[in-house]
Amino acid sequence: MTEHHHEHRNAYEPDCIFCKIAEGSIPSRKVYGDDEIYAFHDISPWAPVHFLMIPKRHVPSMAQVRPEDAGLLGRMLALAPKLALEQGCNPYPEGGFRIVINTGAEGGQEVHHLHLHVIGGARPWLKG
Ligand code: D5M
Repeated sequence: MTEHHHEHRNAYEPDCIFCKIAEGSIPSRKVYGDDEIYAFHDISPWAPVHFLMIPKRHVPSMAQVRPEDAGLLGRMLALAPKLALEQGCNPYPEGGFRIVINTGAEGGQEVHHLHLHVIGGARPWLKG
């Protein structure tokens, strides 16, 4: 996959694994779905609760987000706490969750379709 490929913002990218998950041609363990958002369990979880939230439309990363995406991103963020509780995260403030958006190689991004990691159900975080 070329760098140029990573810039594409088409509705659907045929080589993108998360586009295929969003349309259902690659199986996933569904957490939530609506017209524009899909959520599914991460295949290699970092904690007891670990799911991903993606826009169904292909956006490569946070680096390509535009002002007109603000509503969609806001809806994803606003939905995350409800899904986190449904998936077994403990309530705030004793419980809670972490939301991570890896962006680009130096941000640790491996799949180039924008995704929010929602992680919780335990407290593995080291704060140094
Ligand atoms: O994280 C990409 C994340 O995507 C990583 O935690 C594994 C997960 N992943 C990769 N393929 C799949 C499938 N097929 N199902 C579920 N989860 C998957 P990044 O932030 O890009 O480093």
